[in-house]
Amino acid sequence: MEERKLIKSPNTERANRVPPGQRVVQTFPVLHYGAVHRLDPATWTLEVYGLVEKQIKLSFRQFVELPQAQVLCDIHCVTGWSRLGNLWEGVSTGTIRELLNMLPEARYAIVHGAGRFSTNLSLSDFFQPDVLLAVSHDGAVLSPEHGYPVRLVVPRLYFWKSAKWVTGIEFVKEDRPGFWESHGYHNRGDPWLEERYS
Ligand SMILES: Nc1nc2c(c(=O)[nH]1)N[C@H]1C(S)=C(S)[C@@H](COP(=O)(O)O)O[C@H]1N2
Ligand SMILES: [Mo]
Repeated sequence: MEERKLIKSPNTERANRVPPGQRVVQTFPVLHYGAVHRLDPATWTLEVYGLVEKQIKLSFRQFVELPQAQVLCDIHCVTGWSRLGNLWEGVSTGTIRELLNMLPEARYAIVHGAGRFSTNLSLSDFFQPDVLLAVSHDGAVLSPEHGYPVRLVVPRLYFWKSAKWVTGIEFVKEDRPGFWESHGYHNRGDPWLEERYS
């Protein structure tokens, strides 16, 4: 079998893994605005564009041929539930960066999902070593409800930053609030600081 790097998100090493105001659940709730998107990997593409020397477009086949990594992390939804010890597999955002020449003006990543969803991250949050474009969760391919075929996982921020049904990554100079960030959620969303709403 191919070797996969396991990255342990640093928050999983805390003595107390549950941030203030959160409660642990054993289930895996489904949460998003609007309908479940049912994307076909045969036609799915990931476009990376904006402040890059040359934009790229990957098919699903090209995407899964990139080096794969595993991330172990806890997830914290702003509505109050936390799910500990999630194992994700996919492609690190750092691997995507190696395919690009980003322009020096780039400061933020806007991650786009099907149905005009987006979320904004500083480059430093986006390129943390535990940030993954995931294709599986706890050993099973993502279900459509959880973002099949590819979702973002940003372990250190509230789970709304973890866009499902990802189709694009745009690098920009000026920050631009995404969907939840422009509907009252905090611009950054650190659960340990309870950055819930703005
Ligand atoms: N495309 C898209 N991704 C999204 C959302 C959304 O509305 N659309 N909601 C976010 C929110 S608020 C949460 S809590 C998580 C929930 O992911 P899950 O359904 O896999 O638990 O997805 C995030 N990603
Ligand atoms: Mo959420």
